[in-house]
Amino acid sequence: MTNTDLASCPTECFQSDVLAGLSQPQKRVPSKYFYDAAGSQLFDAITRLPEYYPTRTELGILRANAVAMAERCGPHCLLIELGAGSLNKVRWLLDRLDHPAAYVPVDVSEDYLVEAAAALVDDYPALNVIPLAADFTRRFQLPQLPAARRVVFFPGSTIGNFDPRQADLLLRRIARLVGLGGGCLLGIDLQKDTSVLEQAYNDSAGVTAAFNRNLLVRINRELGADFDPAAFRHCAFYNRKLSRIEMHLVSEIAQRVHLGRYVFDFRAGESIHTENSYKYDIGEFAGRAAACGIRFDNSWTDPRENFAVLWLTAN
Ligand code: AVJ
Repeated sequence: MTNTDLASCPTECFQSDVLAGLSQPQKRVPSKYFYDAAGSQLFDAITRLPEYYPTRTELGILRANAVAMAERCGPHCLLIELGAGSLNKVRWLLDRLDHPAAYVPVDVSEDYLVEAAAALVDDYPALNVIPLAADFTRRFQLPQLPAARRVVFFPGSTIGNFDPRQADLLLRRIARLVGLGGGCLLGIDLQKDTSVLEQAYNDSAGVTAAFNRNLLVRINRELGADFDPAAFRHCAFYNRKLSRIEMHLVSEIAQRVHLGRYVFDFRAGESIHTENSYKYDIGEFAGRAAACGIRFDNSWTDPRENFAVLWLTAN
């Protein structure tokens, strides 16, 4: 039943994105390519790390405020989750929603999505689950969906992976997707102490490092490159000026990498920029959202104000 819209973004997209990214003066690869099956599993492991506070903090916020959130969603809503992953967070909401018309989890990792959707259907037999394998950063086709008030559920501070211009485009797309009067429950990670942030992306078990390096493993496997992942060091730091965690893979040595007929040279210490994770101020974010046609209505946070879940409505 999965709409294989990913077929419109097959290997050629991955290949051309990687080739283009590695050809920049600051080499880079878009962070969405972390999430092959192995990467999705590694990310799941990250969410359970003691240092990685966002997932459990957001879950706590969802758990504590699920009734109020479900009330905002309203009866018979059509819930669309972007970057749905393991489909665990939505359960708190589903348990409180008043007869949702359908639940549409959207994720790039098709195998992972299908598996997670099957597990969800087991636990929610009455729920109409319509999984959609698609890259929501591109224009994607929605399958035939029941007519209902639409609510986008976009947790995890996934929006933090987009630079401000892309994030604005995404907010505009969400506003259009839900339509006038539609809503959006959005998780954002908040600005805080550098040490807390940097520990979250430099865990002592090295899972984040493995997650980062898996990108090279995937490029080798799917694009036939000859990266030596062990020759790249995981590096993550908070760029306070730009309010973002940056992740890089730093070449330990001068080396040459082949990708098809292309050759990429690395100086010792040269990096591939693999991810940005923006950290926000609620008021600033609300202002930007308003400019994108989606108005801030309410926010819920944890007592330490590490993370926030926002309720926005399209106007
Ligand atoms: C999935 C985007 C929320 O930015 O914190 C976790 C991804 N990268 N550790 C984040 C991630 C490294 C994560 N998001």
